[in-house]
Amino acid sequence: MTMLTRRQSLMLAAGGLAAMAAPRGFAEDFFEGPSLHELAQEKGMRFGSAVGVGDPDSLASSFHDARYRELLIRECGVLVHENELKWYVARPDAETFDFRPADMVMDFAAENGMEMRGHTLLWHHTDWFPDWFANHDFGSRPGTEAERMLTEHVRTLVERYRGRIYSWDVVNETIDEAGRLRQTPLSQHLGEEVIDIAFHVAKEADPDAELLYNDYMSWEAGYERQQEGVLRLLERLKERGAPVDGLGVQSHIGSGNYDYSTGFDTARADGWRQFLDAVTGLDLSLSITEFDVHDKNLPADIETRDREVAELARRYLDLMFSYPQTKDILVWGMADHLSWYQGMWLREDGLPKRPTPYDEDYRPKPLRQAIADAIRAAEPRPA
Ligand code: 9MR
Repeated sequence: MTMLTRRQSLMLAAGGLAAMAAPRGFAEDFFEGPSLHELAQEKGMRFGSAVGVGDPDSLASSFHDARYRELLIRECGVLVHENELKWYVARPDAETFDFRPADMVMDFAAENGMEMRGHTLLWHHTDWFPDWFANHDFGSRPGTEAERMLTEHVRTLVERYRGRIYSWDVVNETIDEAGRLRQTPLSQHLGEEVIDIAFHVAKEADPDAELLYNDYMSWEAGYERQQEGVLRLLERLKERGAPVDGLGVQSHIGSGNYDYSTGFDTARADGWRQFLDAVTGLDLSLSITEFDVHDKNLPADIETRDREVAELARRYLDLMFSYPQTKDILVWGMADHLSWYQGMWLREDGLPKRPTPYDEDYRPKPLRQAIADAIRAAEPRPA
């Protein structure tokens, strides 16, 4: 029997659906040639994207946009929840869990043969816990209650999705830009052990899942101490026997600190390599978990902007893919209008930003080409 590629089956399905007054663009070709995921697969890698459901009952949510869904199906082999598994969504209060939005993404992925990553079991940062958390009564034995609550949370999520989420961002962003462990009510009662507990409970709940520490330290100016802090934390975790498999390198590149005129210069690239060498030297894998390119400081002209974004992406990805330990690349949004950057650090000219591979009409941009070229240029990953 001839095996159809996923794209071929989709074309067939889309043809069938077109006869039933399909929404505009449903059978549209978004790109020429193989999909990003097909290119990645050839190298033993994965390509995917974050997906947000927003208000699950609102039809205005991009998640219900047929063209967007089609684009995800065509390009991605893996999805990750943008917000749906965070405590402030999944934990309406101390006793309950709400998995409805998260399950919508899980179902969509399963129906379309995509894998799932899990983000995140513990965003160890006070800003990103639900409001009730700050006033939670930890009682007379606060350490015991903190451990109980964290264990229950991690176990419930990992067990629920066991065998369906192959990789978790167990802990997200716990090292601040000064290189210190962020403090929350959990660390107040448990100290740094809060991190170890999250990893151990996750491992127990799904021994086969890949467990990552995920953070935004980057090679750009201003992140040197955060890099150092992350490295030290990973060393301590390994020393204490915490089951951490790898580092999630978020890769929100081109930040406000980045100077496009001096570029990803040799000194910066060398510094970044030293960091990655030290991380991989601990026998940890690398994953690009939240890739996008900030164009806040680039000129208004779209052609110039898109070109600079694509060039920076290519240099960065070539470096990252030169590590055979880098197998996954997930973008933080497939189309510009869905990017988190639209509402943050606005451009001085007020123009919408262009940080993702597709524009607001789902047309591929030079950034999509840069990702494809970087994957094509990468050596096949060891099995
Ligand atoms: O893209 C996410 C945005 O919709 C949320 O409002 C925000 C706060 O939950 O989180 C954004 O995603 C972040 C991710 O979870 C962790 N790394 C940084 C991402 C961008 O802020």
